[in-house]
Parts: sequence; structure tokens; C-alpha cells
Amino acid sequence: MATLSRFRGSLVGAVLGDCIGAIYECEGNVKLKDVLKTVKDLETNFKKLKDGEKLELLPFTDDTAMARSVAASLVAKKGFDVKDMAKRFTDEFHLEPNRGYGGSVGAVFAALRKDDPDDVFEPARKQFDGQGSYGNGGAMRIAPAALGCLKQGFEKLKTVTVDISQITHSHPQAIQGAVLQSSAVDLALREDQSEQLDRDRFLDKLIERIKPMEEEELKKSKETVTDSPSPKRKAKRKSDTVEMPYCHKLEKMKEFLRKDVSVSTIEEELGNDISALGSVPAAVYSFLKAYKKIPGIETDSAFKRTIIYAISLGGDTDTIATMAAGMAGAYYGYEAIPESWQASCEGVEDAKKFAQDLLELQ
Ligand code: F2R
Ligand code: MG
Ligand code: MG
Repeated sequence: MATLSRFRGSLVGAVLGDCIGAIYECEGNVKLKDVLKTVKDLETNFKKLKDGEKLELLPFTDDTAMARSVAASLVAKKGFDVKDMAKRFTDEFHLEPNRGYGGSVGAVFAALRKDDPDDVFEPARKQFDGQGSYGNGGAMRIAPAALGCLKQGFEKLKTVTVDISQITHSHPQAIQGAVLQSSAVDLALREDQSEQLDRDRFLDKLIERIKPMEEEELKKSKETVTDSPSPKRKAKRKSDTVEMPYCHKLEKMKEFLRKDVSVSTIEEELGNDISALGSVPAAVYSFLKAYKKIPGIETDSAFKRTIIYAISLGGDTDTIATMAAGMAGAYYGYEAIPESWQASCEGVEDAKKFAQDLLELQ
């Protein structure tokens, strides 16, 4: 059942995953002991605060900057308005371009500002010789859409997610990744917490949503003549080259959740990079894995485990952690989020306000 606690949990969780994860973004292999020390330090510094003192905040990055625009637009327009959302993304980027945006997405914002096209999807479609970006920028910002569309159901959420993604990311895998992420937050909000989380069933529900999209894309790619631009990407790992890679990875997770699988296996099989296909599955896995105790992460808080584990996967740590924590917060609720972590991160109060406003939209 959706409550203010779960709405707040999702948006605040996503902010924390971004701010804490950003410490390690693109650092290559991350040592779990370093992540544990980072969060321990947050807690110690918070305890040491004297009355009236505040901590120096860990800054949020593009993941949160864009999620804030998604939330602000849905609230201001009382639903999805593509022009308004594209304008907010563009204005936000030009106001604070140094929030760690992806290498190519700035060109989309520049074109949206300069040309003000009637078709706001056009600049994104032109990226990468017409392939569109396969980056995870569509997925990393999408949690507020799951909150905003909760009452309206999956078909509406899917349409809205696809369009929000296509403003900057038109590659099929970027769009599917965004739908996978918004679906995972949506399902996490709906799970009954008084019952055990059935992780295989959660994965089956995700597969049910993503399979038709991958099937349709596969059909299209089989019909595509070879001299037109192919939407396929050069794959870094074998698991990205199978015919329906998201479904393949979601199925694989069932097996991984039953045993203690190493971080390097997860990196190899699910990914930890800047692409949507190489990061959204890792986020889903982090959320589900952290539901139970993880060797080496000695905390009873499953919310904390989610962020610590997601960051320990290395690679695109802010984005994997923001997406995983968006799911975890939606499931465990705001009360599960440590005060010390909240007091250490920029953007928490705004996230709480957006959660309230999005709940009032329902
Ligand atoms: N940009 C970063 N991190 C870089 C390092 C930051 C570090 N903290 C530092 O300051 O040094 N993080 C952010 O970017 C990711 C989201 O990126 P988004 O929005 O998807 O961007 P973009 O530009 O569309 O894609 C990213 C890169 O992917 C490659 N790429 C995408 N599609 C491609 C295609 N069809 N063909 C070839 N390459 C493609 C390009 O290299 C793009 O530049 C998040 O991690 C966020 O946190
Ligand atoms: Mg970022
Ligand atoms: Mg990132």
C-alpha cells in the first residue's frame, strides 16, 4: 500500500544513493571496506554534531538534478507534459552544467535550447548517428514517475516513462532500462510489507513487463535492412549479446540470489557501467540481494545494505545506488532511512516535499 512514508522513502533513498555513490563513481573496483568506512564516518560525524551545527553536505549529481525536474514537472502540470519536462531538463542543465552529466547528453540540451523544436524528441533521436543514447540517463531519473503514475497503473506508467526517456535517450535499450527501473519502483511501492518478499515472483513480474518490449524490438531488428542505422550496440560483455538481454539478466538473478555470488560475477553477468543494460539490472539485483543478510555487511538495516552493496559493485556507483535505493526506499519506507545519512546529503528536504506533492496528485 502506498503511503507518504513509502513515497518519501523512494525519493529520499534515491538522493542518498546518488550522493553517497558519487564518492566512488568511475573509481573502477571499489573495496567494500572503504564503503563501510564512508558510511561509518557519516554516522560518527553526525553523532559529534553540537546543537545548531550542520554537516558539510555530499552534493547530488545529474541523477538527482534530473529526477527533481521530473518530479517538479509532474507536480506543476498535474501530470505529464513533454514540453514542460524538456524545458526543465534544459534549464536545469544550463543552470548547473557541472553536476556530472553524461558526455553526450549536453548536446541534446544545447539543441533543445537553440532550436526549440516542435518535436522535442528530435535532438535525442539524432544522437550517435541516429542510434540514440543507450546510457542510463533515462533510468536514473525516473523514480518520481512511478510515484506520479501509481494510481493509473502500468500501461500509463510505461507510456510516461518511454516519453520522459525519449527526451534525451531514444536507444531501445535506454528506454527499456527506464521502464525496468520505473516498474521496479512501482512494484516495490505495491508490495505488501507484512508478507515475506518473494524475490522470484518480483522478478517474474518485471519479466512480464519487459518481455513484450524486448520481443517487439527483436522482431524489428530482424526486419531491419543492414544498410540503415542499427540500434544494436557494441557489447562489452557476453551477457549483453543474447537476444533478449534484460529478460536473460532478470532470469539469471534468480540463480544468483540462491547462492553467494562474487562481485566480479555480478559485474560480468549483469554489468556495472554507464549503459542502461549494464546498470539497471545491477540495481534491481542490489535491492533484492540486500533483502537478506550479506556476508561482510554487518547491519540489520536492509535499506543500508542496499546502498552499501550497490556501491560495492563499483563502476557507475552513483547511478546504480540511486536506482537501487529508489526501490528500497519505496519498499521499506522513510523510517528505514538513517537520520545521519539524510543529514549528510544535499537535496533531502526537497525530495521529501516532492514526495508529499506527488502523493497529493493521486
Ligand atoms: N557522466 C557521468 N560520469 C562521468 C564521470 C563523473 C565523475 N564523477 C567525474 O567527475 O569525473 N555520470 C552520469 O552519466 C551517466 C548518465 O549518462 P547519460 O545521461 O546516459 O549520458 P549520455 O551522454 O547520453 O551517455 C553516456 C555515454 O555513453 C556512451 N554512449 C551512449 N550511447 C551510445 C551509443 N549509441 N553509441 C556509443 N556510445 C554511446 C557515450 O560515451 C556517452 O557519452 C550516469 O552515470 C550519471 O551519473
Ligand atoms: Mg551522476
Ligand atoms: Mg553515474
